[in-house]
Order: sequence, then structure tokens, then C-alpha cells
Amino acid sequence: MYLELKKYRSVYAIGDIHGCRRALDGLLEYIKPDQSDLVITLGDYIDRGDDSRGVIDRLLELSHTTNWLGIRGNHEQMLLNVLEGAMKAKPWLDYGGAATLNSYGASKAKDFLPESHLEFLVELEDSVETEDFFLTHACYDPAAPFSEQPAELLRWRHLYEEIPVAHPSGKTVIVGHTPSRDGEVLDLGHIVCLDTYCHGGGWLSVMELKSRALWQFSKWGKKRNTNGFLVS
Ligand SMILES: [Mn+2]
Repeated sequence: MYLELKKYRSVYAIGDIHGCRRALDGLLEYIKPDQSDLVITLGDYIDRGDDSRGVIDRLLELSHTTNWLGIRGNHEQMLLNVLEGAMKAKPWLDYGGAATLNSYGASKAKDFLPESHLEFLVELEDSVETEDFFLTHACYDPAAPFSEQPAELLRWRHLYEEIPVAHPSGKTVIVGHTPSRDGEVLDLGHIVCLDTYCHGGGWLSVMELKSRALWQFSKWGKKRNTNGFLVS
């Protein structure tokens, strides 16, 4: 979808959450977005971390208190595929889905989602294009217009396979999906990756797109700013 950012006071992009409800709570408590702001989450809300259900609950709540746009990650896509019978449950369960099932107190990957959570998954966007940015979960094709990007690439391609060259539009691309295991945001100018490995002991990152200010929150309740300075 296309969206103009100029009407918002602040625009926040949030990296891969993966069930880390406490980090998400700390982040939202810090930025306190309201009706004049926009929050864009880059996908992979579920799997691996211990509270996928709580993360979706919190994002649904957020959609009532600020302007929120959610992008679909490969993990949400896998769960949808399983629920639609297009994919067997086992590969998803082995890829972090078992933790999601657990957070719902379910034992089988069937009929376990509340209706509102199923709607949440279905309504997620492939990507968001703005005046200056293109936001999606994983990657992009620099040879194609942003309106004609293949969904497979947007959701699955890792940056360690190949980092795409700058898009001819000159827009900066904001993604998640490829984890920086050292917890540092990858910023190459034309592409910024905000997946900083929160569930694995790194950070949940948020960037305010107009100022490029960056903050990070851990699943243990710590936070730090762009200089890596720990603040209480
Ligand atoms: Mn991903």
C-alpha cells in the first residue's frame, strides 16, 4: 500500500518481535504513540519467543490508540498456510511455531486462534511505500517498481544471501527478517535492517523515520539508545 507520512508527527518502524511481549511493552511505554503518530511493525510477531499470543493482543490494542500498520512476515505466512491446509504443521512447529501454539495453550495446530487473531493475520500488508521509504519484512527486487514486488522475496529472502543495490526510486528500504546477532542495526544507507535478534538475547529495535532516532529494548526490560548507552 502507498501512504503519505507528512501528516504524522512521528513515524515509528519496529523490527521482529517474535513473541517478546515484555520488550514490546517496554518499547511502547517509552515511545507512547498517540493519534498523531504512525507505528509500522515489520512482521514476525509470532514464533520462537514465549508470548506470541500476548504480542498479537498488544498490537490489536495498539490499533485503537494510535495509527498502526502491520506488515506480514514469513512466520505469519507460515501459520496462515498451515491453517489453510496449504502447508503441513510440522515444519512450522519446528521453525518456532511450537512456542506460539504453547502461548495459546493449544496442543494441535488447528482451530486454536481466536477470530480476532485470525483477522489480524489475514489483514497484514505485504509492504508500505511512502514518499521517501519502502517498508517490508525481508527484501526487495531493485529491478522492479515497489508496486510489483514478488511476495516471496518480500517475506523470505535473507540479506546474507545478497544485499540488493539501491532502488532506482532513491527511496530508503526498511526491513527486518535477517537477524543481526550482535544486536546492532544494519544501516547501509539505502537499506536498513531492524531485526536485532530480540528473542535470541539481542534487542527489539524501533526507528523514528523522520529523525532516524533509534532505541532498543531487551526481553529482560533493558533499553539503550543509538550510542549503545544503557538507560534505566
Ligand atoms: Mn522473518
